[in-house]
Amino acid sequence: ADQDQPYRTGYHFQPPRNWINDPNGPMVYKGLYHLFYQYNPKGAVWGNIVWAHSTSKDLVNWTPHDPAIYPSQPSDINGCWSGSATILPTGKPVILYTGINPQNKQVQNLAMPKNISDPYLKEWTKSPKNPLMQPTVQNQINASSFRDPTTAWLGPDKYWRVVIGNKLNREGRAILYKSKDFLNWVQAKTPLHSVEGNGMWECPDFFPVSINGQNGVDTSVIGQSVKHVLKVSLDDTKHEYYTIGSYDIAKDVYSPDKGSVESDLGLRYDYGKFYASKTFFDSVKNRRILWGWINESSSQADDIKKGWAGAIPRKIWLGKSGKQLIQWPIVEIEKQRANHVTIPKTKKLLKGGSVIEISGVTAEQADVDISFKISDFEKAEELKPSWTNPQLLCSQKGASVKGGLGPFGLLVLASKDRKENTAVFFRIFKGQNKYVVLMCSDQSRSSLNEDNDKTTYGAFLDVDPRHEKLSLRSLIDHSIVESFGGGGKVCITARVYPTLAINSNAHLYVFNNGSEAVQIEKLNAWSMKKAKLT
Ligand code: DQQ
Repeated sequence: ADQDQPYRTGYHFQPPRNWINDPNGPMVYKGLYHLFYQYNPKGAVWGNIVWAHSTSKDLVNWTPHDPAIYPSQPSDINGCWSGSATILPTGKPVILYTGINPQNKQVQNLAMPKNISDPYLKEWTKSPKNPLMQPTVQNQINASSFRDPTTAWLGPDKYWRVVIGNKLNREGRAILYKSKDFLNWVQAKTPLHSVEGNGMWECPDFFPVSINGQNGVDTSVIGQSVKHVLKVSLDDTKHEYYTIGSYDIAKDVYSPDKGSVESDLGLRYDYGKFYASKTFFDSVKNRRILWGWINESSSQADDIKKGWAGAIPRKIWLGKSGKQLIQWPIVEIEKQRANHVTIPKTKKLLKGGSVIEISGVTAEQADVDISFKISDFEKAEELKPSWTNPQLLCSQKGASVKGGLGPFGLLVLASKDRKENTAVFFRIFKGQNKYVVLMCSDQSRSSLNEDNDKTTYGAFLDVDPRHEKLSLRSLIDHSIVESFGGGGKVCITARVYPTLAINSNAHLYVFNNGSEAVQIEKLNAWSMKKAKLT
């Protein structure tokens, strides 16, 4: 059956079958990880949305359960859309989610576990008071743009706060509600934050990050030891943006730090396919974990043929600069590694124009970690002042376009003749008074099937190649290539569907298409074992 399903992932979470979109209500309860997600029980396209449910001891191997939340009340009869879990001070988890009511209005509902002694939390009861928040004439909330409640946080004043995604005309808004008892919610006079001109904010996420180190903190933590992050998923572009800033709990407003806003909108968790993400605080391992939905790049007709559509948890923390978040695959994923392969010393010099095959791993399901050392910058091309859009630059200067210092990196999911490949690579340019590193994921040759979206992605990477090594880790999983540059400063995820480079016909190469040689400082590659997903 695996042979017939060459694109089905081996260690990225998927339901046994059918459509999946947003991750919902991730949490840890009684030592067990819970993941709920938007799911269509009836097919491989979006619709009939319920909260499907799986649990895991390690965030890698999962046991599916019956849907936890499904239409059953007027307040959610037309769908149970995205939402989040909050662990109350008593230890009891509760869920706020968006329901679609009989008039197709978006309203917010509460669900509670039926039996809190069941670690699997298989059954959920809905509050008879639902909906708890709804659009009214007075509050002027647009009933089709009011959704996706965050995890709630508790202030020192004993009021709970929650944010709901919204737009008012073209203004994206994170509307704030407050409550003493989690049942009666009152809208605050002003949104927590809003930005003019970018449309609907789906799936907002608001959480503190420690200013020191990699540990995560509970969502209710405030004060000098943390900064706050606000992430929104922009409906218009299907990209996510975040800013780092400060949260004034007395005024209940969030303001992004100056300099944390790259465009008007902020930075991105991922410069490829990654959407509707959500974090949770893992109190067992004191870390904050990010889940995202890696949407398909294939046509709807192909999705139906595949019978499913759908995401790896990442640890997330504030980088030393205080200006960007760092993401890294959770350590548990390393248990899936097998067949360790390295590169012999004699092959470490990667001359201009060379290609080396890395054999000995299952190239269709692998973890590759490589780093480069550059000693000669002479041939770095000059960065023109107009080259400010990294994605555009990557698509104009794809892997096949020869350069000075780069392109060098990996060819993954490649056919033997390399006609099909996904290229993840770097180019180094000479900037004003520093060297600028561009990281690209070039999908243009990923498949001979022209029905797929083969957009190339890119981002500038904040690494000084004169003093730091340039690292790249790619998690390859049949149709997913999830790449981490500079130890997690830039992430780019691609969804690709090769026709030749499938199963054991997939190959893995290191390449350098620049004129300058670069040194492979280290290379470690592993086959990845299949996770238990059914
Ligand atoms: N998906 C859900 C919505 C959310 C959107 C519906 C984001 O609640 O806004 O399936 O992908």
